[in-house]
Amino acid sequence: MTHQPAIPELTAADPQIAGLVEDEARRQAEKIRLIASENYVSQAVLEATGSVLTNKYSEGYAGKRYYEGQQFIDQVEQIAIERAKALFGVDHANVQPYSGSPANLAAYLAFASPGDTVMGMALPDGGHLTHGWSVSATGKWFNPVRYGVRKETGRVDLDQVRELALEHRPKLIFAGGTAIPRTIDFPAFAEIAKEAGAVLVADIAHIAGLVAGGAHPSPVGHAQVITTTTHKTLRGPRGAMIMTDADHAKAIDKAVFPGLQGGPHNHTTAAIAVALGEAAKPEFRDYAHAIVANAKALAEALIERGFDLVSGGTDNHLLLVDLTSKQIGGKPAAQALDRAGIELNYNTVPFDPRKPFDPSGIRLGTAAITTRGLTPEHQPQIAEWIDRSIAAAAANDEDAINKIAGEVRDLLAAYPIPGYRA
Ligand code: DSN
Repeated sequence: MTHQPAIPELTAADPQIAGLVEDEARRQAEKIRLIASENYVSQAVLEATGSVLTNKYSEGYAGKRYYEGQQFIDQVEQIAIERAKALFGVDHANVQPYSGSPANLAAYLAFASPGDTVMGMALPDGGHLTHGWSVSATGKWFNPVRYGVRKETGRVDLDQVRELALEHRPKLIFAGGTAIPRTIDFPAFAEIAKEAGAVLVADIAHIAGLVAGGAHPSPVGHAQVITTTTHKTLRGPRGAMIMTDADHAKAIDKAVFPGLQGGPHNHTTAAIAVALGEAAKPEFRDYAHAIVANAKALAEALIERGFDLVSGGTDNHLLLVDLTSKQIGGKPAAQALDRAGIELNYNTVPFDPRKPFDPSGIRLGTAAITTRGLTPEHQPQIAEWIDRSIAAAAANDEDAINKIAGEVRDLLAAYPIPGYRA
């Protein structure tokens, strides 16, 4: 058995599932994992996630629950809240949202009504489905107005944000997204939201760990509401939080429960508390800055190899590469890279002429490889493997792809991950 913590009971009770868990642990160890929204959590976070806290229902909030037996759960949730407040410097934190999409929905429920105008970044420009994209409930039940990036720079067009906000007067403005390689200007968004009379929601899901570690400016003091997942750069379990100023706290709590959710996932809350404890340590600041250093080094190495990066580079953990000049779509490139041991996702790029299921780009992030201990010195090698894999895919050369997968495994053998022992 190689999964850590070991899973002997699962192996005995359900060898089929246990085998798949073991396979996934090994897969995570043998791949260069560049999916920008993923990471490796610590053993401590894994243990909290797999604890008996999963057995307990706790609808309500600490001291005001609808079920008995909350002597310890209340303490767990309160610790998570206090750690979130201290780490991010916010007045209020709700740690119950099941994940990022429900967290964003809570902002709608708290501050808008169906049919109201809301504003967010267009999905192909880097926004999230729940920022009002048409196929999402948020795009169907509200009247979405979308801003984007400038074609010349690949950066958010704040003039457009202001014009649209003043013209349409949205109830909510979302700042943030899933494919934004540059610093988000929260003060500028705040000024626009104030002028338009909107609540500013900073969705920091991707950059929460960078904000916590001082490697990206904080939205605190600019956005009244801050939503985030807990499992990306923040390196916690799959979950989410909403942080607010004092004036918006009550409405958010009411929207999360009873507005949208039933009982919180207490095992996740405990793991969030553990991750927040880890993020408060000085070494997490080093980690956050190392993520950015790795991303910048990878960007530079890819540019040297003729790759076209949206916005020309990165300020954070994320790179968006337009493969048009390499004459391969994002999807076949991502599939070939996966076979070569380099895991990432195909992604639309701004003004993409191709369809979202077969777009022009790939998205890369450095949170997971930084957790693993890879450094800027490794990035030219990773860029070389990416370049070779894409050329091999274009030439249908599976032998070359297999060779790269072997080289990747050889490098990674020296960089163990939490969750797996070889
Ligand atoms: N799926 C997440 C991401 O990959 O960015 C966002 O929801």
